[in-house]
Amino acid sequence: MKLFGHICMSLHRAESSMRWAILWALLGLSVAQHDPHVRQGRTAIVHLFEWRWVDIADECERFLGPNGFGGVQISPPNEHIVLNNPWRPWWQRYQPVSYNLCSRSGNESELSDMITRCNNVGVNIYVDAVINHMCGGAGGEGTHSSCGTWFSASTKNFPSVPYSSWDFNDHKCRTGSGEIENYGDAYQVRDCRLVGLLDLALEKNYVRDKVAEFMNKLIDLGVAGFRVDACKHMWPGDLAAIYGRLHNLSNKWFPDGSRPFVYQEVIDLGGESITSGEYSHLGRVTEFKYGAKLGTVFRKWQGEKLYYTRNWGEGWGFMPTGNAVVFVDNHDNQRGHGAGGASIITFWDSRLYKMAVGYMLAHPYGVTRVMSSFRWNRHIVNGKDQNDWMGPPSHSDGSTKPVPINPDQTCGDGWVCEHRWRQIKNMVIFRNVVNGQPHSNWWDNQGNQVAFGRGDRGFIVFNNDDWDLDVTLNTGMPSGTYCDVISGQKEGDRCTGKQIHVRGDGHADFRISNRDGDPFVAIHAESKL
Ligand code: QV4
Ligand code: CA
Repeated sequence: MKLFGHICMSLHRAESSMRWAILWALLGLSVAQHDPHVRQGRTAIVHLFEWRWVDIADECERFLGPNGFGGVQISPPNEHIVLNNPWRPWWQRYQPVSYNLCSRSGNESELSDMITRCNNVGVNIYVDAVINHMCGGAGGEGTHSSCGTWFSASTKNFPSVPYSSWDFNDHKCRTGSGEIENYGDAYQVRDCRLVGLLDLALEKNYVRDKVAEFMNKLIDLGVAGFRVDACKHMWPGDLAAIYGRLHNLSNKWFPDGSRPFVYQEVIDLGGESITSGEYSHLGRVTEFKYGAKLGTVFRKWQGEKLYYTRNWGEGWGFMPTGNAVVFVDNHDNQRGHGAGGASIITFWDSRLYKMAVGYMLAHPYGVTRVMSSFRWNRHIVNGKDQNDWMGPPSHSDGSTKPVPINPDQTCGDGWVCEHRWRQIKNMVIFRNVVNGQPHSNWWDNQGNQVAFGRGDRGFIVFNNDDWDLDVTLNTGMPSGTYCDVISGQKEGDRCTGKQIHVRGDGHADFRISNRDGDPFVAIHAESKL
């Protein structure tokens, strides 16, 4: 361990990830995993942002299991600060005060029960792990925490871990404010405070052990992996040391020797000193270029046209597909936090959103994550949402409301439940049905009408032009009558929406009015009558 520690330290400041990749190859250590360990041919992850554990458990059993979702990304499960100004913002959960498993979403037994119930119906749990920092430096001291634990931000004292001021980076940071001031300087991006958040000294074995202890407790409860928050702000060598400390997944639900799935939040739109490539040998990385570009294409901004996406994926400068986790929007950029800008499409633009999410789920690139949001009282002044801080639907005491399910299968009380929208739910199933099939049979009109297949298992057609689409296309699929899973779905022996008749030569006629509520059509092997 001494040699290992020394190697880590000396490479700690390594600029290029190449040395790391060689080191790991030499040491033959696989510290982390690019495999989400999804079960039974499932593929997509849904982020049930701010949901309570009891509601997630119910949703796994009543909806996510039966509809083939691969897993759920849950909000940070550990104890966090509780803030009054602004009042109970969603982002208080990104300010840890301990690793006690109690938060706005529930307590440890509710968490454990949810993980078990979701695993038992084939739905994995991925934890949003906030390990770069604790709460903001101005977080005060007292018991204003989700489980009443005392802490002091001003003296950097978190007795419940415990962490003391020795466990933070302030002595390393060389900026005047102690905060990150210049994203061109990799040293301050990693060793200074991100928006004032107390930055943990992750080169210390003591801190690495405490972080790993927190993550291993979750692994032993049955989680399948982690979305690691703010990875840009941690040295790859430190992350490697932490991931190397992680247990294998519980063999109650996963094969022996399964390594935790790791997907690392690194916002890299280019132009900064730090790149996502520095992390991709440790696990997957969030590809933020994906949603930013897809939004620009579907909004037809900057002269983008849908037919340019013929080489979508690495052809657009994205990272290799085996390293990527992709999404149309996330909890930050759907409300102007983080990166992606105005091009990001969200549930607020529902017609475009369904097309963009449909495109993402139909295309083979990356591991896909579907956002599931809550509605808030958006109030945009000079392009900035004054209410971007608003937390989930809550009672007057600040506790999060349950998720009511309406008779029409939508959610009530301000929960948007995009993952339950027929078009999105059916495209999650589409992705499962075509899993492993190549991108094939591309067609376009040199404008914003395109179509492509997935081998002989699926085919999708988009009309994002301002005129009708009326064309005969080679679907590559066996002859038969298929239900369009966008305008409806197959129910018993009938289609509730459009029917597509594929002829013996695999060709079919497609007519999509640009005035359609959802101007796209999708068919797959399991929507065939
Ligand atoms: C403010 C000032 C500071 C000052 C501080 C004093 O900005 O200069 O020092 O007060 O305490 C909230 C407030 C922020 C406040 C901070 C307290 O918004 O104004 O600082 O708390 O220190 C979320 C929110 C942030 C929020 C944070 C902590 O987005 O607004 O900050 O939680 O509550 C970069 C990163 C990327 C990051 C992205 C948002 O590279 O990793 O910014 N994304 C992840 C999460 C994101 C989360 C964090 C990281 C931090 O996805 O949700 O930030 O955990 O691109
Ligand atoms: Ca840091």
